Amino acid sequence: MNPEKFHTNPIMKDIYTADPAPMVYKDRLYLYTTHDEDELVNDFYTMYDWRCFSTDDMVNWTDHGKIFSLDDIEWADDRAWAPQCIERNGKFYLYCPVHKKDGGMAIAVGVSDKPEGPFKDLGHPLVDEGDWNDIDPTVYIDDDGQAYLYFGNPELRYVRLNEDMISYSGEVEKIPMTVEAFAKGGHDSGTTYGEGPWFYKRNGIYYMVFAAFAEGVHQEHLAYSTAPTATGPWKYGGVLMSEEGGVFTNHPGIADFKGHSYLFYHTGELPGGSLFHRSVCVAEFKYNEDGSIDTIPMCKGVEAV
Ligand code: FUB
Repeated sequence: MNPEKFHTNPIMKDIYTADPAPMVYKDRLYLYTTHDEDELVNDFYTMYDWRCFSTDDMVNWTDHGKIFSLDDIEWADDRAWAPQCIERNGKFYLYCPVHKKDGGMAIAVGVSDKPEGPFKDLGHPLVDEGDWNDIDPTVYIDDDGQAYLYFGNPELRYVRLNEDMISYSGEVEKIPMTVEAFAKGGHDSGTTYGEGPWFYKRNGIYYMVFAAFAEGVHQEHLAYSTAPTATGPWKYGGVLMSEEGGVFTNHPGIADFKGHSYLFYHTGELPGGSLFHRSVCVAEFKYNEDGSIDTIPMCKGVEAV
C-alpha cells in the first residue's frame, strides 16, 4: 500500500491512546484522545493527560502532544478519562472526566483560544453529582443554539449548557434506561448501554452512539440509538461495531470530514496492547438512505482524502 495515500491503523503508533474524540474545524480534523501510560500503577488504567493530533487528509497527522493534564486541574488527582472538545464563538472547550482529590468522578472543562490548546481549567468541576456516573462527556450544539452535555456509566444523563459552555441551567436530567431505547443487555440498567456516549445530529436525526454490553459478554461492542429530538425518546438502532478489538473497552467518536464519514474507536492492536494499553483506530463508513448505519467492521486503515 502507498503510505502517502493510505494510513494504516492504529493512527498513533508511538504511544498508547484511547477514547478518540474527533472535531472538525476549518478544514482540519482534530483528534483528542486519552493516553494510556506504559507503566501501570496498581494494575489499573494509568492515565494522566489528554493528547491532540490533527490532519487535513486522514494520512498525514500532526502530533500536538500533551494539551491538558491532571497537573493543570488543582482539584483532581487521577483518571484523565474520555474527553470531547467543541468550538463556540472562537473558544474551544474540552470536557474531561477526572477523579477528584476528595473522591468520586466529576467533569472538568478546559478552555483554550486554539484547538490544539493548551487548555486552562475552570478551577472547579462543571458536573459533580457526588457519584461515579460522571464520566465520558459528549457535547453538541443544536441548530437553535442550545448545547447539550450527555455523559454517564451506567446511566445516560445530560445537562443543558449555557451559552458560556462552562455552566448549565436546570438539573441533571436522567434518560429512561429502557429496552426500547438501548436494547436488552448485560449492563447495570438491564440494557446494553454501558458508557462512552457520542451525541450528534445529522440530517434531522439525533444519534447516540455508545459502548455497549451484550448479555453474558464481558467485552464492549459499539451500538447506537436515534431520537427525533435532542432529549429523546431514544430508540435502539443496532450494533455499530462488534467485540473484536481484543480489549475490554471500546469507545466511539464520529465525524464527517471532506465528504466522508468516519468512526474512530480503540483496540489493543499495538505491540504490548492490553486492557490498559489501547490504541486509536479509524474506519470509514456510509449511512443508509434512511439514516441507519450497518455494522462497521474493524479495518486496516483509511485512504487519503
Ligand atoms: O479510558 C478510560 C475509560 O475506559 C473511559 O472513560 C471509558 O469510556 C473506557 O474507554
